[in-house]
Amino acid sequence: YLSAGKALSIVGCPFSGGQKRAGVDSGPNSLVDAGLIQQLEDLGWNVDFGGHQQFEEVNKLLRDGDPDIGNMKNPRTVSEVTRQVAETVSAYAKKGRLPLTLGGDHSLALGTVSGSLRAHPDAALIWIDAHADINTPATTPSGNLHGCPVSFLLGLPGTDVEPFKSWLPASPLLKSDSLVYIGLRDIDSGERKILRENGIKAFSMHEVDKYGIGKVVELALEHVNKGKEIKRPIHLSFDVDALDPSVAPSTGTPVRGGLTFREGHYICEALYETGCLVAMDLMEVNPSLMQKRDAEQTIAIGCSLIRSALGETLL
Ligand code: B3U
Ligand code: MN
Ligand code: MN
Repeated sequence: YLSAGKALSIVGCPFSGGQKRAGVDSGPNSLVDAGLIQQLEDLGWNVDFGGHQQFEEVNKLLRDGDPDIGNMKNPRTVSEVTRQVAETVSAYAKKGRLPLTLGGDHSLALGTVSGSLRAHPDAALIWIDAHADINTPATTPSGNLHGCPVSFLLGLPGTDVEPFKSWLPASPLLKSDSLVYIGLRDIDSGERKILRENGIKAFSMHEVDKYGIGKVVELALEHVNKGKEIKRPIHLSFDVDALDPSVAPSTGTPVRGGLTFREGHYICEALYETGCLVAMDLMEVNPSLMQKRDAEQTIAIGCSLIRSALGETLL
């Protein structure tokens, strides 16, 4: 899927408008400052990074105000940012480069996954998260759009709303059997209903405990490949809050009982091993939360998850 060998483009997305806590917009810069680019070059990747995304529209909207639409908070801002991110990601992916998106909050994945699917229409989505992020504008209890990107990608009832409607395709981008979750442990009742009614495959922490991470990843890959050869392109969207807060403390909505350091890294290693990874997101690193030491730990783990997905630990 990736032409020209190991080529990747970093899409730094300093954006926090999909949720309430400031600071997640400094995630991308912190990851780059920690030496991520050099680390990836040391793994043999040709890394292209021309600076972080500039969200001009955001400043304008924030100045003029971005009133709620229904339950949705900052709807115009999130829509404009994700529209732009989709353009950027699809342009890199179409050139055969692997877009590595650094968040920023997880609403950005509406853009990254849309972009991936334009270049790789058959791609499957593997979503690693404590949360399902599948609320619709009707079910969201918080109005925070980082809790909603998956519902838009699936085109669920209630997502056919402005401003997103103006740029998202009318037919669903992703089918519900092309998505798998790992790490879930904080799901809203509306989300539970959506997961059940759409038969969406989800490996919660309960399944991780029961089967072990090795089996869970194997089942996840089998699911999206319908039991056949593992060959579909994969978009990996990794929310750092999937990890236990003792491992990755600096994130906006920590939930205890999460993935261990090794479980998180195992997922990334196993996806690299498939040779099918076409895009990765590393989201919700918020260095302004907790102590400086916690932030440094979370940033370091963000970098090492990325390295694992890009081949570091394969002998
Ligand atoms: N499901 C809740 C909480 C939440 C979702 N994603 C995060 N938190 N990070 C919501 O607001 O939709
Ligand atoms: Mn998330
Ligand atoms: Mn989450």
